Amino acid sequence: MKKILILNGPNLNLLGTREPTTYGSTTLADVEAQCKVEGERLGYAVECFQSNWEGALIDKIHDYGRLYKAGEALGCVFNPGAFTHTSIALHDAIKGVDGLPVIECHISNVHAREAFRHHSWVSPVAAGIVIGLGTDGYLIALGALVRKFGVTR
Ligand code: CA2
Repeated sequence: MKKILILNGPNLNLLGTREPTTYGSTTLADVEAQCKVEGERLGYAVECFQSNWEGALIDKIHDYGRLYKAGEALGCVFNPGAFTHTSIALHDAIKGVDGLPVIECHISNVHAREAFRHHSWVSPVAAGIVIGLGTDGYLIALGALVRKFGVTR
């Protein structure tokens, strides 16, 4: 069974515990459990990883680049958190793994928020983007990954 990675960046471990008006009341554990169920239903093994450390996220992208090349991974749904707006290193990591489809996902509509959230270093190297649909966006991105890059059965 091919793998799909649900990757979350800084502070997303706080999901569902604070700022519910912006990010909702669903916890990261809930999101991850929903993605695992949906991934399995679609025929994929979902791995979930969250880190507050940029380098750990980069290492995970590199791992999945290798799995993708070996035909063992389909792609990744990635919410880079605030690193979205700052990290050329994440941009380079996604570009560097050459081919791994990464769908960028944001819970909130970043374009309706502060100007510093309007630019993303990840978007130019993403296979697609899901923005502003709440935590349902992860499931929508997962479904899109399978529809666009999975084997049609
Ligand atoms: O809307 C998104 O998904 C964001 O990626 C979330 C990031 C933010 O910096 C981006 O601009 C947009 C922040 C994640 C912090 O998550 C929290 C969740 C609950 C409580 C506090 C922080």
